[in-house]
Amino acid sequence: MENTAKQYQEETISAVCTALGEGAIGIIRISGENALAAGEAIFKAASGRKLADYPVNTLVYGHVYDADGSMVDEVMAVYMRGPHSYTAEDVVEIQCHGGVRSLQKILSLSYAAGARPAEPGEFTKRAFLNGRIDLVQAEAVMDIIKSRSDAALKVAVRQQEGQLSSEVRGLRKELLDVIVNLEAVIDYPEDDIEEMTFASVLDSVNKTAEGVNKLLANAHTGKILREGLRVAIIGKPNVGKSSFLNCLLKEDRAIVSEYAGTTRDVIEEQFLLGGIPIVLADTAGIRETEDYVERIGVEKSRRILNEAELAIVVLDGSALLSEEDFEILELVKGRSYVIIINKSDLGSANIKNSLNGEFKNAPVIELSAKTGAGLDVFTGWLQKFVYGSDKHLGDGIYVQNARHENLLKNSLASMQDALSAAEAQMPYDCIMIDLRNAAGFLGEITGDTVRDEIINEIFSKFCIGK
Ligand SMILES: Nc1nc2c(ncn2[C@@H]2O[C@H](COP(=O)(O)OP(=O)(O)OP(=O)(O)O)[C@@H](O)[C@H]2O)c(=O)[nH]1
Ligand SMILES: [Mg+2]
Repeated sequence: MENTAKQYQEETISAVCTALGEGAIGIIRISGENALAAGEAIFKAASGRKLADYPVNTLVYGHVYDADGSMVDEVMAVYMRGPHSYTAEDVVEIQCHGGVRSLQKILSLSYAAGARPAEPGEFTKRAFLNGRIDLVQAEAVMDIIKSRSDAALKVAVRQQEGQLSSEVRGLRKELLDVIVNLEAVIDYPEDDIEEMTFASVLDSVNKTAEGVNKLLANAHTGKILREGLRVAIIGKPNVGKSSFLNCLLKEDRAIVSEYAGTTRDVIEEQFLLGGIPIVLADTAGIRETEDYVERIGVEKSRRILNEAELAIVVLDGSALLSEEDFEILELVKGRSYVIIINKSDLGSANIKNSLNGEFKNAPVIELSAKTGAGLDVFTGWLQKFVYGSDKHLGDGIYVQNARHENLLKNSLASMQDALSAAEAQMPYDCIMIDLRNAAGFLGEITGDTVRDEIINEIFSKFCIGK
């Protein structure tokens, strides 16, 4: 990793940081050892002074000229001296008019002045390699950009500030302390370091495992906030599935009719409900049918149900439960689901009491997709489903990145191996291997111990200019 870091310091990179398209302003960022020289080569301050003559971080008014001396654009430029910049290197940013031609012209002038095109995520990668931020914080930058809800943004910002990192570092330190103590016992058995008995190994590792478990407990919520909750609406024909979708969306998205078998294909919509991003699929009513196209639709409904993290089973509250309803309820056994008793405006056939077996205590919400009555109850239920007991995002740490979640799980498994080894009074060396693995997985989260390929893979998913 040392080699890479050195190479980074030597190369100056540039890219357009704002979205390419028409905008009020566009920004070109140049970073690296020659950033200032490249900036001075293409930017002329209206005052006639050099950028370097101004105090750092000052926005300077001027123009960009091309090689023939003709004016390209009227701009503002700023010089940020490393390490006090995004990359922790010398950075010059030029704010020009946000037109594609202007941005590309200035970008190519920066290349001519010695910069090379930045790779995706390379500015953030440099911030990481230069030690300004750790890997979790770097990944949080992308999460901030991609946040689909206020809650997801909040979680990402907390991560960017280092909340998750410091928790993970703390846990890793506890493991490293155990390792150091065990090493002392192995190296100097004659000193008979009493404190480091098996009991105390078990104790420390148990404590750390508990900490990891606590982080994992919120991972489900974190993932939903980041990627959206996949929800499938299922039920027999005509119970009001499409009406419920329209009611949630507050628009006439799906065709609704009194004919059973109206919806043939899956209709998928993404939106926020009670601040929670959901990916909702309305499906064809499930029933035995001779109709070829409808049968394909029914097959699709089953497939969508299998992929969903939450199933909404819609029942028609104005009629008695039928055999078909019970068959559909069978399909959600063992999954996360909620039962909607629809058409409450038509009066209730009191079908809630007909639900038996495991469905007796199932979550049931009565509502009317036609009038919207009861929709708030459903929204509240969904918030609790996602956040746990509370309806809002708590102050805790929410792991929302699959990479972090996997590493936490791996670390936990290694700790459990260490605990079993300790309980079986295996030699210290064996316990040590597991503990080192456990600590290594935690280090990979923050980037303290991580291979170059992984770093490259993470940053390759970033956008250019970030
Ligand atoms: N009174 C009343 N009628 C409703 C309600 N929800 C749906 N309906 C009516 O029930 C009929 C069927 O509604 P849809 O939303 O098309 O039902 P679906 O479950 O999507 O039906 P398929 O697509 O055929 O499986 C329509 O005539 C709706 O107007 C409700 O809450 N109250
Ligand atoms: Mg429908």
